[in-house]
Amino acid sequence: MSKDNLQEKAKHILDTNFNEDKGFTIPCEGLYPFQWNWDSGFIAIGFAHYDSNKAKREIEALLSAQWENGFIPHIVFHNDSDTYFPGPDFHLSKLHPLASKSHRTTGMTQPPVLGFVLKEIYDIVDDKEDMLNFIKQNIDKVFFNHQHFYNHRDPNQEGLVFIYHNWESGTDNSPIWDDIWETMDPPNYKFERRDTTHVDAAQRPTNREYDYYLHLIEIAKAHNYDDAKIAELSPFLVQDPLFNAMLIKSNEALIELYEMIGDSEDKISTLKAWQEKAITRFNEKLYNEKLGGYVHYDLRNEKQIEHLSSSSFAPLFSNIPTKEHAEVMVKTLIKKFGGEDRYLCASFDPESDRFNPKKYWRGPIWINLNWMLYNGLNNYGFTDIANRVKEDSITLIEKYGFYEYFDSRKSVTEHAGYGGNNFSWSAALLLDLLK
Ligand code: 2M8
Repeated sequence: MSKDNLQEKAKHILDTNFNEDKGFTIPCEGLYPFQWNWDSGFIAIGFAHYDSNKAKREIEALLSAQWENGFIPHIVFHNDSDTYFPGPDFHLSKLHPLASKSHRTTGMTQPPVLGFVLKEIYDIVDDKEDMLNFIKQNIDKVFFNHQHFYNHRDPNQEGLVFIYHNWESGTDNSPIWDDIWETMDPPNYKFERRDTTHVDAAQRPTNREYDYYLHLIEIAKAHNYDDAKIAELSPFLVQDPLFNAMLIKSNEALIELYEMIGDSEDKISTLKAWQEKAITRFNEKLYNEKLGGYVHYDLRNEKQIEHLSSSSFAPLFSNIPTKEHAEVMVKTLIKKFGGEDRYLCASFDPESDRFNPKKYWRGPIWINLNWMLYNGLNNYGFTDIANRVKEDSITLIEKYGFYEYFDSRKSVTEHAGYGGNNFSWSAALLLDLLK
């Protein structure tokens, strides 16, 4: 497919998935029929390339469901749909006294991309004045959201925030969590999966995995989604390098934007203080010398979770590693993830016996992680390998279509685009890669 055709197809997908009435974009028809937090951020970047009004509406729709304490939820149920489980009646966000009064949402969040998304879309659009006005109207809401993280999700006040659910990580059934599941013994819940009616069950989490996911929510609900109680009681309490890298990148972008807006010295100095503390602690606590990359930290059991995944390289995007560590990370990336027989970048260590090339976040390639990796490698001047990540992403979409995830093995002869098709962030970020 020519570059023009790919771009037209990508725009068509985004426009089709956009809900004109409510002003937001579904990640994928049937499989994900609501507004998802970090999806929306990536989607807005795609829209910024050809329809800045939709980019703005996307962000406004997400922010319209911000809680009164600054929290921005992971799903906003603007509409009814019975094609997804668990829906609003399961999540019951109203249990939290400060939950949005206007929208039903979940009681968990997702990687905080909004800050850097505002900066990206400002850089993309032609009408800078118009976009800066939009940013002025919304930036404090994002700042408030970061403040909520540092006040409520960082019990040690060390600059790193926790997630209490694998769905907050965005990398849902990553093998990273397997050891945590071993510490839990939830009941066998009765529920009706909907995802496996849209996608081959072999490419999705197991029912037993859903028991863990639901159980974590039941614990949070039993305490009205109170962060302090969750920090005390949740068996899943993790400092995730991807999640924290997104927060740090968003802090950095907010500083740049507030400098452009002017008259924001207090907020800038608060952001700078968060940044300094966060980056220092991130490097002390999440870097793993033996593996040559960043890992997750299990805050409940006080230990690093020693596995490499695509999240291990996300800190490059946020300028967190030293130059020396960045060089080691690139060697790790090439050696473990980047053999000649593979497209970059598998979502989990292909050398691990937990690697599964077809199953959701247990191995396949995701375009959003590739987009970060591409930009991160460029940040540090590793342009050759950055271009390889970009070319591999384009090749996979050209070959298989705008799928949700892809097989990293070049040897695969059957169709190797998996999960949902016409997937919004694959389309949006392709537009950005082709710019
Ligand atoms: C996937 O997660 C949802 C739950 O949030 C699910 O499987 O039901 C993940 O890939 C997540 O990162 C993504 O935001 C969401 C929608 O694309 O789907």
